Amino acid sequence: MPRLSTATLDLATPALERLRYDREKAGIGVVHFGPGAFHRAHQAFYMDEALALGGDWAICAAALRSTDVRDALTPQDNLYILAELERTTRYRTIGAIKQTLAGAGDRPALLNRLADPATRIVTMTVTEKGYCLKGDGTLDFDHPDIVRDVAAPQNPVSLIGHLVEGLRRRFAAGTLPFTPIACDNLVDNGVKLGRAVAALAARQDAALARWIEQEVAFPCTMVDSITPATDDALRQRVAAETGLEDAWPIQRERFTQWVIEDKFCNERPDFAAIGVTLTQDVGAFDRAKLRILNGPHSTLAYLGSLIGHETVADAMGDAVLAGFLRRLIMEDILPTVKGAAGFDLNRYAEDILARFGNPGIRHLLSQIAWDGSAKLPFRLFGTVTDRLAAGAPVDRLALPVAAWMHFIRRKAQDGTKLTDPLADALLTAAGHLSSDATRDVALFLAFEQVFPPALRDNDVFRAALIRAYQLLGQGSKEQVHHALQTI
Ligand code: CS2
Repeated sequence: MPRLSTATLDLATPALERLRYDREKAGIGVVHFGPGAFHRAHQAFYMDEALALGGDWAICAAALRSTDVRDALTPQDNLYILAELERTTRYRTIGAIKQTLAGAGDRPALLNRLADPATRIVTMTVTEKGYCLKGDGTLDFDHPDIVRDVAAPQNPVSLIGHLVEGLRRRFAAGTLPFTPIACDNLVDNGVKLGRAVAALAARQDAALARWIEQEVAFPCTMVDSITPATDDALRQRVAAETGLEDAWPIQRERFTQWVIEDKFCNERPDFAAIGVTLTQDVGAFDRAKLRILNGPHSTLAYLGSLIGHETVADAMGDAVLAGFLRRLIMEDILPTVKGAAGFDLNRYAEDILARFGNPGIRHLLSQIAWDGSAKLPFRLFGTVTDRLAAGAPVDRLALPVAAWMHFIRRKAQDGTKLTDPLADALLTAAGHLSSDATRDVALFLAFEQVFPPALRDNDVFRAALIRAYQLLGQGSKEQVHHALQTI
């Protein structure tokens, strides 16, 4: 079977939707950091739509460490197939990525791209941990990569370091800055990014830091599309349906949403024409999404994993767990969310529950369970804090947090890999767990990178965590179901 490439594209079956623009003529105007599945399902899809309207909005996709994406896509001229999974699957050719760079070897080429005046937008999906932030959202100057970039700023290793060096070269050359656009699930992502970039710049050049603060726009965004990791089943389906072999196709639900704060410091595509929402109030969108989608996602990941479910759809097929999730969303989370004007939060929540139950999507709970120490603060702790401030109960909200603790305990017991930036420390702590709920909860609450003092020292939240942890017992299916029906 021919492999997907520019030369073989015309051999594909009619099932594969072709490019709607002359890719050869499309110049690179975007650099993206973190070309994982979500980028290729979301921003690259939108840039493909932008290219169909004209303009040089092709992407140079850069991975700071892994060479996997570059090695997979280069033989395919950086083409890949996007499968939109609903009742029927739609197969689309995505050609927006025209260059893939990876690792230290490609750093000079990447820095040249960042300095190139043709680069007007820099997007990033590096996951929460990729920003090297502390629990309070500021740059962590003790992070090894940041320590390294302070010492050698013109040969950076971190995302923040690359942005600073790219902007420094533009500042020195009198070139307009690019607009850095954070596309990760952080609250106020653009604000945090801008502060981190200016803080690192200030370590080398106060004038550069001032220029960044005055001239560079860091719009906040909200991004949404459920994008399960690629598996061999998808590769086989794509080959069978399109007649072409794609080493790394991408799958996602049909639903996508991109909300960007309408502030840019350089040219941009006609985002509104390709379905992007431009607004001054991203906060209403990103808090709603983080609290009503991502918090419940993590809830399903930890409680569902303890029960033994494999996917989100499996977990939603568990009436006891699905019933708990509905109560959590409707009674504990929605009261803390203020939607944008005219935004029907109940409808939004119902749509998310329906999306979770999509039988066409095999979204692994184990994937969502990654990086809990970096995700939970954005997804659940803001809601807990608001409920405590309102004097409202937090017992149901405490259950997924306690389940995360049991999830780590089980990883330590089983000796299986825990994917988390704090994995070593969490597993070490888990080795000292005693099944005394008060002691065990205190061990986890001691992680200052995860639990802010206001929560760590809150007696109501601590008591709710202890009760939830106790109710989960040893985390058996029966005990988890009992807890779900009791709390
Ligand atoms: C998921 C998110 O893996 C996870 O943590 O909760 O990737 C989720 O699928 C996206 O935010 C949906 O837009």
